[in-house]
Amino acid sequence: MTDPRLAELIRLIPALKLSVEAGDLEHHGRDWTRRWTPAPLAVAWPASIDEVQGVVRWASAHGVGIVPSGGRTGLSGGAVAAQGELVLSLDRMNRVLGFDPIDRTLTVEPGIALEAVQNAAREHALLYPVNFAARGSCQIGGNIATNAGGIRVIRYGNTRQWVAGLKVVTGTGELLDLNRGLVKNASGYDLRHLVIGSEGTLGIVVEATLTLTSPPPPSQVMLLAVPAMDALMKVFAEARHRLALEAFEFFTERALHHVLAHGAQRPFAEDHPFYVVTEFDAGDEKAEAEALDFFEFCLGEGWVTDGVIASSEAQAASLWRLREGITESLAPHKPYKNDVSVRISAVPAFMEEMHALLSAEYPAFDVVWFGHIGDGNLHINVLKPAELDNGVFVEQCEHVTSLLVETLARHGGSISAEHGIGLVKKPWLGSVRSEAEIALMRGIKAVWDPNGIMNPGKLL
Ligand code: 2HG
Ligand code: ZN
Repeated sequence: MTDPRLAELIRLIPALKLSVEAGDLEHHGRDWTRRWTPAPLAVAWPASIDEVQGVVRWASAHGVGIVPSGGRTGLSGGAVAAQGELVLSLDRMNRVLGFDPIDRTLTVEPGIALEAVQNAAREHALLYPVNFAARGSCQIGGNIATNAGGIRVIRYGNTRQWVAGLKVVTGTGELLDLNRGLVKNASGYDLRHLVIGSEGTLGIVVEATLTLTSPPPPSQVMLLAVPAMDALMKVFAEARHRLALEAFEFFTERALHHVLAHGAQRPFAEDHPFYVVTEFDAGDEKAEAEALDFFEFCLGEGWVTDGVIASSEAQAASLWRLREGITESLAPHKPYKNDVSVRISAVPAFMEEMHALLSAEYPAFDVVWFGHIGDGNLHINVLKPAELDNGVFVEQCEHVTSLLVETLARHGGSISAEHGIGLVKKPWLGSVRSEAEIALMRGIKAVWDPNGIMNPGKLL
């Protein structure tokens, strides 16, 4: 450790695990975005709240930026360290600290994987309902910092809804114990909710108390082939009316093409323009008959042209893989990602307009649409044509984002639905938040983090 600042950090916290090895810097200096070259000062792995506080106080004194680091599965550059920051990895703080059967809460350290939280809840015959494809790698601290959404939001809401208590270390190193697991607490500003979704810019989540719920009744998974864009939301409205929905997701023929090329199993003999994966409660014969009625009704209306209901867990998993495998199947093509939302009612008009704009301006681009259409949340991935220079590609994609921003503005939508702003969407924050709002956000940040060390350059 030749850097005198790091030498002092070791002197202050002798037990702190710290590395400046090239491999660690490279690995921990970025998330799933690949646009920035990692260049952190060092990586630290504190093992306790005390150590986190010590690192933050040291960073604050030296003006060293801190990038809090969880599973780094984010897609907006929120966990990139490319400016000599210290990466503060929560990997070693990954324990379940307690379960309370009366409160039905699980208290965990931030570095625990989402899937481990889900499993811990299941051990008590309960459910932690937030769920998405990165569950095995992402960490709960990152889920909270980004208010992660995913595939069950339609029934259970975002991460925010499941956080009953938070311990947070602010940019000055102070430890806050927010809401303490209370169900009701009408004592002024709910600072817990300010931290949730703040992308590590206010403080570091060092402990979370999560609310659990009863597991749902047995469910069924159905895959539908949909012939046209305007039929998608008709199918959704009908499904929501007739079924107890747990998930309603869509993807296009282009998305299917990529997951099939990546090893998934072809669901239908023919290709179709759109697909819907939906999951709903189906605990008894009556519910199953209703599901069949729903399918036949949609078929009769011409809104769907084919369908399959999973008859085993393995088949349900393979239908879900068609949707959940999309991100991974696109990764080798260096996609430029957009994660947008509009009100559910505005989805059809927004999709039509955006599709028309993209086909007119960039007919050669492979544009892959998929996502949580039942929440009004669409993922639009633009893939780099092999022959196109990367710099030119990014420029053109930023123009695509500008087109998106204009279209979203007409519909009152958001440039980030669930992936956050990070570095990737920062230039467009002003398109979805007013000047007055951004000024308030800056003011809040200045109070929590007066030296500007918490995830500098992200979001604001
Ligand atoms: C999903 O819904 C994730 O699968 C990733 O939010 C979306 O890769 C994407 O664009
Ligand atoms: Zn998503």
